[in-house]
Amino acid sequence: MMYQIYPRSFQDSNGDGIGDLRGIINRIDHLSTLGIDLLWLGPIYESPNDDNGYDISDYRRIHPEFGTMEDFEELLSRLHQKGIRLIMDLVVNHTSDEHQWFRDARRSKDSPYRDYYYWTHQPNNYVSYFGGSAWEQTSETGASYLHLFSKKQPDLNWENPKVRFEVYDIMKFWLDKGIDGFRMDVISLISKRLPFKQSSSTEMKFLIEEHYANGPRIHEYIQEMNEEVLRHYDIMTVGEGPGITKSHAVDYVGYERNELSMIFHLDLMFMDFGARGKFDYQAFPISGVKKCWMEWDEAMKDLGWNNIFLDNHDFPRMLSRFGNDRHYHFQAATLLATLLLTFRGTPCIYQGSEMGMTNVQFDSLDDYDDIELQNFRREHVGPGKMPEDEFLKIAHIQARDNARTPVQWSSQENAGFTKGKPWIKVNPNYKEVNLDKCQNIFEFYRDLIQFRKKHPDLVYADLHNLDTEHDTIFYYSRGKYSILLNMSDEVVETYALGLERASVLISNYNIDTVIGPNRSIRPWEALIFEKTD
Ligand code: TEU
Ligand code: CA
Repeated sequence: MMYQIYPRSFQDSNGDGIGDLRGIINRIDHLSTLGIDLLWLGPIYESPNDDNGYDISDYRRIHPEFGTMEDFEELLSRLHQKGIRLIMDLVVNHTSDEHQWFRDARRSKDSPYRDYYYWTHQPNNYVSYFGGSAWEQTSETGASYLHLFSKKQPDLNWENPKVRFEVYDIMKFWLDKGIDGFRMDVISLISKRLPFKQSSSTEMKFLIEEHYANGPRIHEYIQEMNEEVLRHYDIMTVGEGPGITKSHAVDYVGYERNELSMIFHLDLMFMDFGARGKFDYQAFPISGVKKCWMEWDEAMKDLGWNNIFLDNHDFPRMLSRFGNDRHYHFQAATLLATLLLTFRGTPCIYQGSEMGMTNVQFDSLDDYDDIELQNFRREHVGPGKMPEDEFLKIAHIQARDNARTPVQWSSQENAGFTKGKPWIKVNPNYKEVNLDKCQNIFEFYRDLIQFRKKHPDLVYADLHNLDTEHDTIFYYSRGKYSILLNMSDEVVETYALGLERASVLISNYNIDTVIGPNRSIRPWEALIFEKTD
């Protein structure tokens, strides 16, 4: 299974308040004890950090904040010694505007790098993920360039074969160092619908699905990438797929497609986004999780493979968003662990989940770092617009910073993350929520990961949904194992299991060892049992 590190917030080693590679090296035993097979390391390349590393200005240099190339090579070899593979973040839908390609391209229409990007004198009505127009005018030539994300993240023009082969060279540079693959940032967006036309709606979900994602040459590009690079290495790839719907998914991961090993879709993550995006928050019922996941498993079945996750550095922490981080902290944390580690697909655990980390509730909007939030604030919050205290409440629910506060290792100062001033405030609950105090959650993850390794049905067997009706009960089988989860604060009385007896193999209440045909299911109870009838 996979574990994601957001390097800025994982572990600082030199007291500058920023997580770094040496800090990860110092925590390798933690990762090894947890039992992870594969580490997804977020961007560590040169970047002005407009979008915290997802705006890359030099793809072949390690950002000095994170350390040196030697540190990276030491990390890679130590992970390999522990049998842990490493994949890196490939961010090639866009570069930073400080990348030398763009610095040259913007100067003049005659720049050899001009058509590495998209330029126009008639911007259409595309909207950026981070607010405002997706076009930015430049003073040098008066033309505007496309940026689906921040102004400092100009989109690369994949129509240009020079761009594609520059990317393939970058990939080979890292693969030849021995990395084990890539997580591909917004890979579903790299093929644009040309010529750019007006959209009939500027609602984000519509723009993503109808204009930005799954463009006409997307599979040609990924198959060429596979032909030129991927198939020559023993690696795995996982594509981040905004806008990839169930009907498109198999085109990216079908076994005979020669494209990607797996994708992760964002259907569940975007479930509570309103017309104006995530800060136009529309609460959704927990039954939405079950519906979304079961439909995706049905769609993929034996045609392709999914990456299973419930949070990452872009979304609120799963324990707060889908669990109950106040009254059932341990049970909800371990139930979500059970869902991640028994559902069909490769699970990805986000840093801090193994010690029950939760969302943060900063007192001031100034405590939030994320460009996505601060851009929305500048555009929509203040006198005559949304009141600050109303937006602060939404930030508590939806801000990406919820997942970016420093990992809480102990109840020492700054939760053991740094001896300096952290780049973003530590969650004030670190005295109660940290690895030392929540060893029971860590041990549940460790034991369940071991259990999963010893029981291949939990990795390879089909998934059969055993309860299609109940809103909050997940009840499914994977080969000879049944998994029963109650994603609610309510006791579900005399739940008809439909079988005579079963021996409980894993439980997060550690009470029953055998269960019978009818039993009440406790709030946030997670059970794995083997059918005995
Ligand atoms: O995220 C792109 C994406 O589809 C969303 O997660 C988006 O970032 C936003 O949170 C939805 O409101 C990837 C990276 O994971 C993200 O950190 C970057 O900001 C983005 O691409 C641009 O590189
Ligand atoms: Ca540091």
